[in-house]
Amino acid sequence: MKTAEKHLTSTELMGLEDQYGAHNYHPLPVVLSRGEGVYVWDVEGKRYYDFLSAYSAVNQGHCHPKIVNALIEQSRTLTLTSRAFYNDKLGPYEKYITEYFGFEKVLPMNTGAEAVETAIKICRKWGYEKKGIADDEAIILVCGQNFHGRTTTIVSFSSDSDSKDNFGPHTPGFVSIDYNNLTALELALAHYGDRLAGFLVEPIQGEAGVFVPDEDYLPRAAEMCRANNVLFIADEIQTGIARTGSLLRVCGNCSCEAKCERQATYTRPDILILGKAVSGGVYPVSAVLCDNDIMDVIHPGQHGSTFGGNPLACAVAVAALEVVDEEKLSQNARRLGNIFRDRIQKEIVEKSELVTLVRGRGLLNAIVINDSPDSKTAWNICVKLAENGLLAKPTHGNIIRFAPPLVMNEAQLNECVDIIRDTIYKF
Ligand code: IF1
Repeated sequence: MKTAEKHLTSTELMGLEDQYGAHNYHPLPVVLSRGEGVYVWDVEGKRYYDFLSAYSAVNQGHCHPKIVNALIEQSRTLTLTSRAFYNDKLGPYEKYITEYFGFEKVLPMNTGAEAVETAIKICRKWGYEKKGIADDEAIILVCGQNFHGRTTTIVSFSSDSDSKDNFGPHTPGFVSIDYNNLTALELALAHYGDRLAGFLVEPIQGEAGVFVPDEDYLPRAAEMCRANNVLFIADEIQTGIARTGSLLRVCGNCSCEAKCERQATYTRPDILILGKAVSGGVYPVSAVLCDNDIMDVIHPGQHGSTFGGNPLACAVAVAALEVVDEEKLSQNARRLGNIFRDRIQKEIVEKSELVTLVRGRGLLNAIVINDSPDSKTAWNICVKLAENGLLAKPTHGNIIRFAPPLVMNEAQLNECVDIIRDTIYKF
């Protein structure tokens, strides 16, 4: 009997992945078969709260009806034309997303890494053709402990040996500076000045362990870049789309009521990179946004992608972004995030030896486990959390990220904090 027809158990399904799939992940021993809103179910029917949200791709909740319906409708009509021709969904989508985020142009791509690569190419070309950097001399500043994806060029400037080792020779033209360190940025701007095309930064370093920089870091860094004619490039693939309690993390304290007027604290990047929840996790959609004076360095035939800007992606992304507005996900993430950190601080950090701190913004948070990064403690806590009906996964070693879908309500959040608290106490 073909395996696809028989109802397979979790163990059998994990065995198939082990035998036939590359071993490029080490998943928690949970096999999921259904998702709805804040919940996922495994093949044995056990229900979990999803506290990872596919790394902030399902901010709108699993299988959001409005987004799934947009996918179904469009998939019956036209899915892909390539950009050899126009299509009736791309222009309206481009107008919608550029006005939604306040930029003049968008270059549509599919995955986050492709969008980061696209931003790097635009930045370099701008450096040569607008700033006058000598050929092949352009440098882009990046931060230590960064995570921007897994292509060969992106891992070239990673500081994580697992991501980088034995994937050389590495792409030149990147200089790494300490994150959240304005002096390091100042020195690099002074030292490399005329060769610097851009500064690529995560507004909060997600994979590194949800590192939230000082409140003035991003605004001051953007000012210093502007003063040195260096493009400020914000990678909001994980922090964007309401995850951190505002539409974009660089929006600062904007709570979206006055989205179009932009709050004083808004640090407007020269290039904005989006991915993941742009589609609500229903379809790969990413985007690079900037104004005409930067985007106009790209001419026909100089960049592209078979699926970039396809009609299906456009229909799904419009629906996903409408959900963020209609369901006030930024406001919800901000409010529930405050409750989450407050309760974790009071009921766990201050009561238990096992957890040393909680940090984050909105519903992108993490706890630090009081054990070495090489220990299995964080992993074992996540295995226990799964037994207790909550899915989360450690980032680096002893840090556990907590990032539920932004559609969660207060009662569900409080139940999840109870699960986390009780699991930690019993551990
Ligand atoms: C995996 C990490 C998170 C990202 C930022 C670009 C990308 C990502 C800020 C690339 C992707 C994903 C990749 C995924 C796990 C997850 C992740 F653990 F890898 F680092 F979220 F922190 N910029 N992050 O976070 O986007 O090409 O994946 O669409 O590789 O396992 P992508």
